[in-house]
Amino acid sequence: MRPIDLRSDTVTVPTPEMRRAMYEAEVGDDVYGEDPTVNRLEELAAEILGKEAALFVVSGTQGNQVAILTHTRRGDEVICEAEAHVYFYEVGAIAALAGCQVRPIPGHRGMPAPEAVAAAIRPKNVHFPRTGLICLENTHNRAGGTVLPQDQVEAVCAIAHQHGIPVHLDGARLFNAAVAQGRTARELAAPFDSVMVCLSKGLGAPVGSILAGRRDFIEEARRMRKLLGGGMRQAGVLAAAGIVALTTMVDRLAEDHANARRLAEGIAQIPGLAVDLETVQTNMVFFDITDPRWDASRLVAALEAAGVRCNAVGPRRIRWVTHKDVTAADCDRALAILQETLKAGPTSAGLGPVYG
Ligand code: TLP
Repeated sequence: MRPIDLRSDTVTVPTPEMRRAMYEAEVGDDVYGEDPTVNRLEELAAEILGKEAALFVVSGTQGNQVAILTHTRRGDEVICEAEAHVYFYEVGAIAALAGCQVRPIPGHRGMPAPEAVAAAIRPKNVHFPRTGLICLENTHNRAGGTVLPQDQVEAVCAIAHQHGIPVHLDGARLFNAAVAQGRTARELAAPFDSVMVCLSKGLGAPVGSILAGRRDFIEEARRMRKLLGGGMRQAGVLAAAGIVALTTMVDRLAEDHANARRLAEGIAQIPGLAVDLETVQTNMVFFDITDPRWDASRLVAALEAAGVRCNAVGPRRIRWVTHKDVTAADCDRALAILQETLKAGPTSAGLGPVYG
């Protein structure tokens, strides 16, 4: 039987419609601005996100880091939530590439309090770095795929703008946040100077993300993408799938959210596990192991052997992510396997991968 892959929504494979669009894509050299399919994707994405212009980038990481490079100068400080992806999972790129330091602010379900952000903004002083950028993440991955309260997002952006500081949104899963609230991605992105969204997660495209913002910002971001080796030539074969992702794959994210809820409610019934149902707002379920016989890496290894793939995100914490290639029946099977595995107790000494 094929394993049920709950490691991430990044494991989704392209739909038949995407593959057809890729096969038929009209292409050109995008570094010369001559790939009509890339140009179409960038125009469509800018329109959907309510920004003047957009740039097709290789990955979410590249989109975030191109944004950070474009907004900041060396020696600047970047304020972000303490477990933000840009800080936690991007290989130290803020320091290594942009030459900036991070000011992490602990948040509630991924949202740093506007007052805490205000307090962290550096006053003008010869000793201090300049606060060059504030980053928020919606949905917030390590907080559980949680949706940021838009009134607080607006408050943070207003404070930043009063100080002349730009705000970047890591919206890798912004469409999940939008669908969960019955709002548009455009509304959620409106207060930000720049926004990155991923095409290759829940939306199912094989490769790529979008960075959007003002036209002059995107012009400079295009140079920074080139600096990072992200000028992609006949990228229309990839952009074609991105167009299908943006036009056909957003509304169905509601199914992934329903499946995550189904998983979470099942996990809540299993002795030896604990899940905070209030954090299950989109397509992720984070749960803790309270059964003292197990730790996360051992349970991940045992589940892998039983046909369920997932990641440990802490010593006793596991993440399950739903996506288009996981059905409601798969969820029920994953729950049954989890319950049986836990009950049987650890047998193997093999350790699974740890991811956080
Ligand atoms: N997240 C991946 C891993 O890197 C952890 C995952 O499996 O969830 N922002 C956020 C909020 C993300 O969750 C991710 C990917 C990225 C940016 C980076 O996107 P890619 O993987 O395309 O570089």
